[in-house]
Amino acid sequence: MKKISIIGMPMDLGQLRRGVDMGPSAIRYAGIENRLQQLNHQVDDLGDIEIGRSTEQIDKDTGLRNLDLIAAKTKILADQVDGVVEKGAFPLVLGGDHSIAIGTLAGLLQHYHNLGVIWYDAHGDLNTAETSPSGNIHGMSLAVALGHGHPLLLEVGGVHRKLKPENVVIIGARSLDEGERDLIKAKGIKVFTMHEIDRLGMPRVMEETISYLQDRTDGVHLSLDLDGLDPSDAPGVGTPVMGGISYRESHLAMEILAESQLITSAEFVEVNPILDERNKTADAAVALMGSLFGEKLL
Ligand code: Z70
Ligand code: MN
Ligand code: MN
Ligand code: MN
Repeated sequence: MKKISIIGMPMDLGQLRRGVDMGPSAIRYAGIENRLQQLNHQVDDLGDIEIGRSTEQIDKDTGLRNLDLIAAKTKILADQVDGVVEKGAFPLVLGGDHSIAIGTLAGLLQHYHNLGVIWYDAHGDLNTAETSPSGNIHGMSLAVALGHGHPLLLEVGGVHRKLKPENVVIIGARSLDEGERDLIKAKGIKVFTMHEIDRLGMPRVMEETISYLQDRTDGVHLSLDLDGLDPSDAPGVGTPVMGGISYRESHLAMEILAESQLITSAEFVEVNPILDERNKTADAAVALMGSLFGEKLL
């Protein structure tokens, strides 16, 4: 039995497709609370962090979109995640676009000295203002956690401890910008691209991920971007990329993680019900959360 605290983060400011702010509602509608209760977990839904509305603001020095608001709102998330960890519960954050990870990770880094991160995503989210092709902050959140990015984002949560590059594993990458490739190489970040997933198979990818992280970390966060999955299985995402991880492989990945008992926090991001087909992507997210929290057929 785990104590799980659900935090909704309905923020769509990190990219250009509206609708991802409805992700937490879609995931709740797909039955997350009941699904976890069926597994005998104690679930506490803390509701949504209030985001509000504003017109897009582009930082004139850097071209970053909605910088001030994202910094302010992710700080609130960081504090909430901090509070959940403090009381010994498992933070389960529902996005929102992937810029929310700036807040989640800032909160976690206040507690874990050697936080591990599994970044399950088609993308690296390793851009900075200098390398970003878009100015979209959802493509920068992992870089920020590693200590690369705009000072306003680096200061979120007031944390000075940053994620260590050797504690990160990216799974599912198939769309990386040039600056992201450079950062991966410079920092030696471990990446299982689609090439490795196809070559090794998901069981071996997960076994290698687990053995890589388990000795060097004191907690492991799963940051799962639904666009890591193939668009045929998860069509409701803002940036679909063909040739992704299947629903079945993803289930297996979650089941292997559940067995490892390695994961201490998680977030599921980029569910956009406006772009979805009958809540298929939110249903997939909830099914994966079921497996992550121990669901088995027999
Ligand atoms: C691109 C950028 C991205 C998520 C798309 C895309 C980034 N590399 N991240 N979808 N979650 O604009 O930086
Ligand atoms: Mn604390
Ligand atoms: Mn992402
Ligand atoms: Mn992505």
